[in-house]
Amino acid sequence: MILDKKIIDQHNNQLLDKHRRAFDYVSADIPQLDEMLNKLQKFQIAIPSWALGTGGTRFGRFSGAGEPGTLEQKLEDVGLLHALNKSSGAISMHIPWDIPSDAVKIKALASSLEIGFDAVNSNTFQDQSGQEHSYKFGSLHHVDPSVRQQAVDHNIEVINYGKAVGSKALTVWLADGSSFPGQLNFREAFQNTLSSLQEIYKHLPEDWKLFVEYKAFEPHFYSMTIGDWGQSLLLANKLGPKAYTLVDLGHHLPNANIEQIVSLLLMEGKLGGFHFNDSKYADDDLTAGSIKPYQLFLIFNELIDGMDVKGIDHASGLGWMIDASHNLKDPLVDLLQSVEAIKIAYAQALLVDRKALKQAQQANDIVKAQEILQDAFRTDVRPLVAEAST
Ligand SMILES: [Mn+2]
Repeated sequence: MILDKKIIDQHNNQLLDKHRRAFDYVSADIPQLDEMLNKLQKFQIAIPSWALGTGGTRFGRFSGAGEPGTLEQKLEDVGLLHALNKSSGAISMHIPWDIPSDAVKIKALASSLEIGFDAVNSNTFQDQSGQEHSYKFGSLHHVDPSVRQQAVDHNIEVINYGKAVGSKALTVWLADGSSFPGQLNFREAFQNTLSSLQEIYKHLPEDWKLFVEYKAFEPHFYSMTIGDWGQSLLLANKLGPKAYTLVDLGHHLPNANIEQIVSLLLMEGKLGGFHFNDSKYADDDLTAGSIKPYQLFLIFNELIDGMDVKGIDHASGLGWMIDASHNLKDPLVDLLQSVEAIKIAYAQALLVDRKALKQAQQANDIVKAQEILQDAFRTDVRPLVAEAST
């Protein structure tokens, strides 16, 4: 769906006075306001092609009206989001669900909507029709080399689709694991995964990144072959400089300290990208910031700290993507809410007085440290995000 820009402008104009008042109030106390607005403006979050339709649970799926059917329609939906929030300027494509059969046409449509192509995602977690070998017992970690080869070939095909549209990264998430003790030899499963990823890595263009995503459990309930950030980091380190760990917020065991994980991954130069969502229990794939907004802020606090220490550009240094599923709300509205929540957390984290925090830490002044963080978190930064979205 494409909305006439005039309609958006008319709507914005009606709210302009209210926005001005709120913006003046919050911005009065912000040093280097222009720099902050500039960072906010540049910060883009990619929309996954699979999130534009209604998802489902394993019990059912309730379709909504106007769901996009083709990749072109999905691009137009991302174009609508980007026209509204100026913050969703990229799409992350899933292969084979969204194959760009005419790459030239797809690229032209995307550029007319001011959209780029973020990481491409492979899929070896389900069997496609006509596929020779089944992934029932895994893909890159499989005991049978011919299954591994089929999965490697698929990933190389995904890289080629990505190259055709101008993507610069491949995200690999594996459903490989075991549901019963004794089912797998852990070391062999890991070694098989490593050699399969090494084959894929060989086909990665020079200026590409390989994102290795991990997940604690599900679809398997005893072990996942890439189950946590340690296993992902081991693989990324063994693969080489183009391989990185990708953190999906929903892929941890309950109460994991994700902010500490991202801090250390950044320190090691191995944090590649992010999948945003929120959860109460596990991989719930809910709207970002809908359940644990303080955690999201603390994560951004570590991200900014770690990126600044290394001189990493906030907007382009890492891959920022949403990975959510929409079962109750309209996906487009839900995605707008997610992007806004992410930008709010980012803006709040930009407000943290890092010099004062460092001093408080050096002095073991816990009270002060908490005040500094919560002062930033409790600031209503919505007018700043809105100002940067025009
Ligand atoms: Mn993910």
